[in-house]
Amino acid sequence: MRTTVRYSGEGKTVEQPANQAATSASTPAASAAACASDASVNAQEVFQELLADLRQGVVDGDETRVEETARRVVDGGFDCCVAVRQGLVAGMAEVGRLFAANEYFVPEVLICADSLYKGLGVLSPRLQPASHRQARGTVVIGTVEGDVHDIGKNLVKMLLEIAGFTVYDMGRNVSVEKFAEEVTQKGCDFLCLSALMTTTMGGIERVIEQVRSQKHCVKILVGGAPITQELARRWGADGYSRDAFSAIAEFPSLQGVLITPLTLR
Ligand code: B12
Repeated sequence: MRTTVRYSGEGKTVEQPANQAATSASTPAASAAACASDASVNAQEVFQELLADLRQGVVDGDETRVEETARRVVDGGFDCCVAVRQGLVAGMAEVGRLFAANEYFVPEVLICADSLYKGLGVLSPRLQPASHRQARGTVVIGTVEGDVHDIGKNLVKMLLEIAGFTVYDMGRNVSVEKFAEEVTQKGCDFLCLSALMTTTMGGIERVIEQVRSQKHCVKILVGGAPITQELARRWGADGYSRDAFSAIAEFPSLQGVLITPLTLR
């Protein structure tokens, strides 16, 4: 039920919703502040709905819905970083749950992944680093041998590029020898290794052994769903991150020379 109350300010009589009057002082300035705060609550609600739409769009594998919703996120001036994390990636996590529960199979999962990429296509150009774009170093990245999962690796790659790194993507199912060769050839500063299966994650350890035996001073960062901080330490990696976004936060401490912090807005 909508009730209104009357109040007087600067000689005018204005109608105001009762809920605003209850929370604010009876001046035009206070009223304006209350309206602004209502607008921000409303914007938050809209954003939450868009996030839910992104998640559901990915789960439904609905490219059109994801793309359109992503555009609304951009047009509305909402935080694209949050939209990727709490919309697209959260949707993919739900897809993972459905896959594990045998409700989704490989074809469905691939369709969902396509819709995630559609959303990324719209949102990623808006993910600007907070600091000035500058050459920060070179990275070789790939998913280890026997493993075709590359969605997470691609997210890490995308965020690193946005943050100003030059990234050489070796793709997926990459052998120990190919990684070692590429590190030598590119003389890169960082090597990022991804594995999504318990059956393939040992490949990360083997790549680290091989690269270390060649005395490269490359910093190695590892990740992927089955990897833990403890495994990363045991294998001799320099860094580990649970997700692509915290990987970006991990880089300054790895590099030790970054002047401006690597945060994305
Ligand atoms: C998508 C998917 C697929 C797709 C892959 C498409 C593609 N191009 O990647 C397809 C359908 C092809 C597939 C195939 C298979 N899959 Co699959 N798949 C998945 C699923 C549902 C989602 C993975 C994903 O993309 N998540 C979304 C991304 C954003 O998250 P992410 O990959 O974890 O990445 C984040 C972090 O881990 C981190 N990260 C990742 N890499 C890196 C690297 C670095 C350096 C850093 C810092 C961080 C980092 O940052 C990322 C972003 O935040 C998972 C379930 C799950 N819950 O993970 C199963 C899953 C990984 N698959 C599984 C299996 C078993 C298979 C198959 C064997 C199934 C089959 N019977 O054929 C095959 C394997 C094929 C092969 N040889 O690799 C199992 C693995 C079980 C295990 N042993 O560990 C899982 C866990 C499903 C399950 N519960 O059974 N799969």
